[in-house]
Amino acid sequence: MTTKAETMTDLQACATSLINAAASASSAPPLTGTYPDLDVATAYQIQDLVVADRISRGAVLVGAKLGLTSVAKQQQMNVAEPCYGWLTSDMRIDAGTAVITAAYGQPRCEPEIAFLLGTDLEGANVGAADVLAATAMVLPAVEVIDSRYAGYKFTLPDVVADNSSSAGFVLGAQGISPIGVDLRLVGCNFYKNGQLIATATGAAALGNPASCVAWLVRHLAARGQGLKAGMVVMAGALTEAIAVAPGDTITAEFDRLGSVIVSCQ
Ligand code: OOG
Ligand code: MG
Repeated sequence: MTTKAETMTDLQACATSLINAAASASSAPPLTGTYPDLDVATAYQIQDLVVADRISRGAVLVGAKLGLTSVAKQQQMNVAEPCYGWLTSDMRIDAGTAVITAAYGQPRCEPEIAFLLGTDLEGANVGAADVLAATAMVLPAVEVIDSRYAGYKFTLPDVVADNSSSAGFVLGAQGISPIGVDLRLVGCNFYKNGQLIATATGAAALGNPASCVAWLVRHLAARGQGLKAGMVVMAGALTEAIAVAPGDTITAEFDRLGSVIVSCQ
């Protein structure tokens, strides 16, 4: 038996296993259990199939997300490299709307800084300054992640194929222009049910949240892709993620950007 997912049939079978797990709020076996030599490039091809399935069901591509951009997250997940995934309209949770935890298998919340792009952004040499120039607004955000692997036990290719655990995202009601704001210094207090879980600043995400978006754009360029005006990009959790259940309230409080409060049902 092959140790790599090689044929289109293999890739589609991997994607289908993750799609079915997401649809039934259950789990799938890690792909690297079946294909120990699955590489990251192939995992992104599987991710494309997973995202295409959401779009075939009527969802629209609305943005992208970085994962594992902070030391806190890399240590929590035991994966030492960043990854990315795509956000679709069916993942958007309006501020003030409850997160329905039963829709997910093992939901966790995490505090992030989000970018709303004012212009298209693509290219192999894009840096943090280019990202800021293309950004209309930065917003406080909470991501609801949900791994399709039991216990969040995965390697980098596994999590990449799983659209980097994308499941839901909540943006603050208002954003601000990034002009004159040093995002590295934006403080974040993260609470569950009023208890302080962790604190961080923007610098926790690859030194600067804008550098995370630049990392994404350079990686997309290598695949002939880019980001479009109007897209939202989540720069990655600044702290560890926390498990949520019905009745929990999550608060991500940011200096300058404001707060996002998420009630779970
Ligand atoms: C992978 C997704 C990580 C982040 O912000 O670091 C992520 C996971 O932890 O399941 O979204
Ligand atoms: Mg995240």
